[in-house]
Amino acid sequence: MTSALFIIDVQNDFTEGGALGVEGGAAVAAGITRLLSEHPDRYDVVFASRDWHDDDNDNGGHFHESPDFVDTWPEHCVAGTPGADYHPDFDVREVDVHVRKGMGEPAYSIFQGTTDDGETVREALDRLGVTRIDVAGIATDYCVLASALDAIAAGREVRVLTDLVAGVAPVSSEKALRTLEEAGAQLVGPR
Ligand code: VGL
Repeated sequence: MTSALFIIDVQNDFTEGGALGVEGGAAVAAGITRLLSEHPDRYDVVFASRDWHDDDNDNGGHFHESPDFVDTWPEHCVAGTPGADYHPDFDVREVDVHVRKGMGEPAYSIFQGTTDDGETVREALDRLGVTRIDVAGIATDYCVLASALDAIAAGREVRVLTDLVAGVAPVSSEKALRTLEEAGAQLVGPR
C-alpha cells in the first residue's frame, strides 16, 4: 500500500494579503510544514500543486474584471510572479512531485495539471502505485474539493485533513466537506 499527500495550491495569492487571499491560508502553510517535519515518514510520496495562469489572456474566462468569486476570479497566480509562489511558511523540501495547472484555462483539480517531468497526475499515481491519498491545502470549496473528488473517481482511498484546509467562504466550504463525505472521503480532524 502506497500513500500520498496532496498539498493543493498553498500559494501567496491564496493566502492573507494575496490577490485571492483566503483566511487561514498562512496557518495551513505552517501546519503542513509542521506535519511533514514531525512525521517525515507518514507519506511515501508528497505532491504539491500550483495554479499557474497565463498573463496575456483571461485563462478561458477564469479571470474577470468584475468576478463573481464562484466561476470568475480576479487575476491570480500568474506564472512566475510572487503571487504564484508557494507560501514562505510552506517548506517545500519534503515535496516529491510538483504539479502546475491552469495554463490558459481554469483548472481546479490537481488532476488537470502536469508534473515537472511532464506526466499527468494520474500517470504518476499509477506508476508509483499510490492507493491512499490525504488531501490538504486551499481552497476547501474549490481546488481541494475538485482534487479530492477526482482522487475518489480515480479509485483511491481519500481522506481530507480538515485542520489543514482553508476555504473561500464558510458555507461553501462546509458544503464541500459534506459533498466529499458523501462521495466516500473520510474527514480527519475538526470541522
Ligand atoms: C482556486 C479559485 C480560483 C483554488 C483557484 O485554488 O481553490 N480558487 N482558482
